[in-house]
Amino acid sequence: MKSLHHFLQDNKTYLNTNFEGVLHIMDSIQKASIIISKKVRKAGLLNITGEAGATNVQGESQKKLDIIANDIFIEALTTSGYCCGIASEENDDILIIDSKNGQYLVCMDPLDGSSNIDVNVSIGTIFSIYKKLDENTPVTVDDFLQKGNKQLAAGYVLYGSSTMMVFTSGNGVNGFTYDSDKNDFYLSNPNMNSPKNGTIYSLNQGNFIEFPIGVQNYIHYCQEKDKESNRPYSLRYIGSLVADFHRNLQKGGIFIYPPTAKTPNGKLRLLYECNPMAFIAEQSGGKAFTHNQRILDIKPTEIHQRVSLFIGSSEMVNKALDFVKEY
Ligand code: AHM
Ligand code: MG
Repeated sequence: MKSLHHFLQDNKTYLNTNFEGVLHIMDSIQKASIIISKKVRKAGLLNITGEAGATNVQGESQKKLDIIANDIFIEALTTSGYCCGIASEENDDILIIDSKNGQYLVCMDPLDGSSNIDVNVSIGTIFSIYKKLDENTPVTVDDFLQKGNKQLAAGYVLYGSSTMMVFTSGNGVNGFTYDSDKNDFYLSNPNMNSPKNGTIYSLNQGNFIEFPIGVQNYIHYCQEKDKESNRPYSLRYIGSLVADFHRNLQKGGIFIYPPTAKTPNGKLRLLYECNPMAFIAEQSGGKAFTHNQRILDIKPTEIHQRVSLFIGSSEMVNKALDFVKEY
């Protein structure tokens, strides 16, 4: 069985000069996610469920576990020696880390799927790694505003019925399952490929009335009867992006978080949620777009920027975008 660390070592040539930095940062991310996984598994016994009593910069209430996970990641990355800055969904501003070998930046959503934390439903961590723009100048917010196509690596950890890390460094997508006896992640899902088509659509259909007409019409399309295309499709929505994406990646499907009247730019964040997932989607043969633009080509204008998201099996995303274009 190959551990994630050993797997990364085999990718040495591929990652080239960034190999050492990415390896060290990934070791820290693994360490942190193992601690979080253990806490999540015992959350009800540790008095760490429920509201923390604070709100983040986006006005969303923070759960105790959101804050704990954020602190654990920051601590692990700060001591990695290779990370010079962090942008987290849970922090108003970027964190600058003073480290000797620090050339790498991490964008992260330490615990995604907040509404599921307290009810024992799958949640996740999402992260991506970039290199800072100039080796010789101090980190600024501009370093974090790179397009998603500049990501060196990205991944997510799913705290589901098992804990899994799915990872890409631009050379395909591989999945690793956490073995609690050995306290490490091992390669369990090599070369993950997104099916081109599927029969699952995932979105918060309760917001139907708030969706643009094109999205409403795509939903009607998903619900129509048509033998050839296996419609009607199944609606599956957990409300944790990591879990919904992970299921669709394996079974074939589309996840949509469209603009709504309440959230005209969508709800999900470009840096912490959409870019890493888009990198993984594309590397597995899938597709990730806003209603009209490839996610990885967007030039961010601010760290907490939100965008709409159509992601998953390439043919399903194409079909949904046809509807959005048409109406
Ligand atoms: P969070 O980062 O506050 O947890 O919000 C992101 C989550 C995603 O995991 C999920 O896809 C989405 O919010 C669900 O939103 P909604 O409850 O509006 O359907
Ligand atoms: Mg989140």
